[in-house]
Amino acid sequence: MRPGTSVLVLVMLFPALIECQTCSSNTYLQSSGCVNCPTNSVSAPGSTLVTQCICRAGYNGPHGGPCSPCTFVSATLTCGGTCACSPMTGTGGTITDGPGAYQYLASCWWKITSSAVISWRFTMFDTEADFDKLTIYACTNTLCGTGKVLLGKCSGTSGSGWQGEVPPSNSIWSSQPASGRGTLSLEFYSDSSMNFEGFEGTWSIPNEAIGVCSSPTLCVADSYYSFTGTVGCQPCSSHSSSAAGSMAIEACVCNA
Ligand SMILES: [Ca+2]
Repeated sequence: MRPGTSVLVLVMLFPALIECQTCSSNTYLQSSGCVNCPTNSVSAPGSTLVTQCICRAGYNGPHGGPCSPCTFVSATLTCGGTCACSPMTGTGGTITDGPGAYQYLASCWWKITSSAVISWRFTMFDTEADFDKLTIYACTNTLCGTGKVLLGKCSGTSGSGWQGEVPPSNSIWSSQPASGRGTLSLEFYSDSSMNFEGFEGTWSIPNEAIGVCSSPTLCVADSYYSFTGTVGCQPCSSHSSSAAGSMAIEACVCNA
């Protein structure tokens, strides 16, 4: 038998062995065989190129790696004083003096700190004009002691037309983090008579700051990453939903 004949026979008898070696998921085919995708990347079964390894949800980088963790910006809320409040870390929330009329001689403060711009929008405002005030500051540091810029002193009632120095209900107030972190500060004081409903508003940081990760595998909610057919984020079928970052169609679960 001439050299090479045995290989030829093998190819003829078992073509699948040689022509169709299929690598399992999260690996890809090289001349040496199936090798693992770079760290924190995944691939579909049958991948033959390192560029078919894509960063898994929560990681970001070129196809084929390297993949580094997504960075997510959040804000930290601290608060204190006579109003009920809950410190938190997140990307948005509601601040209010509390349910019902505010107390006499209320003295409350909230500070929201982030490296992103923080926006504040009133949803309700009702205080005794000129006597019970909410003051908003933007600061370039966490403590809001120095570098403090007065954005507005608000008092009055939105329902009967804004009075005093109350802003329009749709105005947006923003911190301006010059470098590093910025703080939006709210202070509320009332005097010893005439307590009204108070105030409520929402704060948030912008979406682009929340997820600066452009990982192709970070699919939005109600979609999943498809490795077959049209590769990429695909919507769940109607009447089903999934969590953001889902990596398989099985993550789409029928709605209740
Ligand atoms: Ca009052």
